[in-house]
Amino acid sequence: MFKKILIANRGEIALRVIRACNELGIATVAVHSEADSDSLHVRFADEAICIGPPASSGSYLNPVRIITAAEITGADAIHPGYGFLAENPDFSEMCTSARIKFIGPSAEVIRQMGDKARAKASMKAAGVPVIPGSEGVLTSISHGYEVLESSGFPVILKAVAGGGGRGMRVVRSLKEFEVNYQMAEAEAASAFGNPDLYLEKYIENPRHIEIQLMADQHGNTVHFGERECSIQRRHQKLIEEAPSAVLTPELREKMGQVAVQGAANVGYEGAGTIEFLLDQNNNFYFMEMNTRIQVEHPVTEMVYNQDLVKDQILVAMGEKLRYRQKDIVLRGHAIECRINAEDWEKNFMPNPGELKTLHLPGGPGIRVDTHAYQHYRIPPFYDSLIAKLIAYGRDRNEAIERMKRALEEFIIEGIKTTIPFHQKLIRHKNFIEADFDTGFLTRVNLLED
Ligand code: MV4
Repeated sequence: MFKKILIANRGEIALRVIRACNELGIATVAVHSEADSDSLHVRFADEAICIGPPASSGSYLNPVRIITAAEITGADAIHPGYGFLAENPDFSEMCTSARIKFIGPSAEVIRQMGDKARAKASMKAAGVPVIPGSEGVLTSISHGYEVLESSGFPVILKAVAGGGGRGMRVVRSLKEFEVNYQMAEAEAASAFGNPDLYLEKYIENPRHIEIQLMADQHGNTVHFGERECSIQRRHQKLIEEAPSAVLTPELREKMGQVAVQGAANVGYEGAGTIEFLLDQNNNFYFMEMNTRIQVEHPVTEMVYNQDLVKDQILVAMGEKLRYRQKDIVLRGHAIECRINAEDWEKNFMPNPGELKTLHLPGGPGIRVDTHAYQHYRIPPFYDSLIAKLIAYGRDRNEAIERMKRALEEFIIEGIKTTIPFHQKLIRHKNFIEADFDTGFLTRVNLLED
């Protein structure tokens, strides 16, 4: 059993983990940078240690400082949250060497899923549908031309070390291929320190559908259905919902089953997510696996009435899952709006600063996951997430109506936020009709509509 967990993160997710620990009777250690001394995770944890300067590289991204803090405080385990070191296999290995449990899958699985070509190959081997293309890394331009003979156009070049939309290039004709290949290779080398690329058929305007998984150390793996994450801007999700309005129970079951099979086959442990692309004919294909708890996990928690962070901790302690797939029942609908400190009318420019007024919405079906409080100053050094506003309803329509009401109640003065953007978006005809895909926000202009 864990007696004490160190949370290697900040912001709302650090609070979320502290809440789960409190309910489990586990003591908590917060780590923080010099810029976060006034943060709620510092106040709510049982102990707090300052680990370095505001820049993440010297604090939240510094493995030695974090592990030293865990050793000094006698923490049994480290919860990495999302971002920062959450998917860093070397950090996970360092935890293991220091006899501290990293709350997540093994370093080997993190490494395997971090290499996008290896991840794809292992999923294919497990029977998960993958997008046709080069089997593994492209060894040369001529290898690329060979693959193109059977794939046709358009194709997409992806960096093996990329992910989350970084290091990709769409190629629509033979004459564009060589220059795109060379530029993608150079970009991958400088951005990720690894020039390796792979190629696949490009799917036009897919939906982004991801399956939530939970696996214990005893070979039990289950899924908690899907999240619809197609409303994105430059690979930043803005709205997520569960369930997706376009999945039938049969397709949900199929995608869930396939995801469980893929995760079980690699020996997955803990909370994880398999991302799929869903094409216009309802074919789905493996895209990536995220080996962490995700920002948008609350929408799944709402519709399955489950505490995923608590379960993540319990399985890390070696407990068996207390439920089987047949016990996991979808009920209702949940939508999450990410409220960011950004000026949505100026290209979503970050807009840090003091929250001179803050009033959080409430009432039936409303959940707000936030580290913000009145007069809190959003530091400029980290991501711009202020709050996750989650609306639950018996059906999608009730969730939308509650979200509209909650966005009206949500008052933030002092900085620009994405609240007005969300107010427009959830009233858009295409959103109401669930008629959107990953290209939606590049096609519509909410500034003019
Ligand atoms: C694709 C694709 C179309 N075809 N792969 C973007 C994030 C990265 N994980 C993979 N991405 C894509 N891969 C093929 N073969 C389209 C995207 C994509 C996308 C995917 C999910 C959500 C938003 C997106 C926005 C643009 C492109």
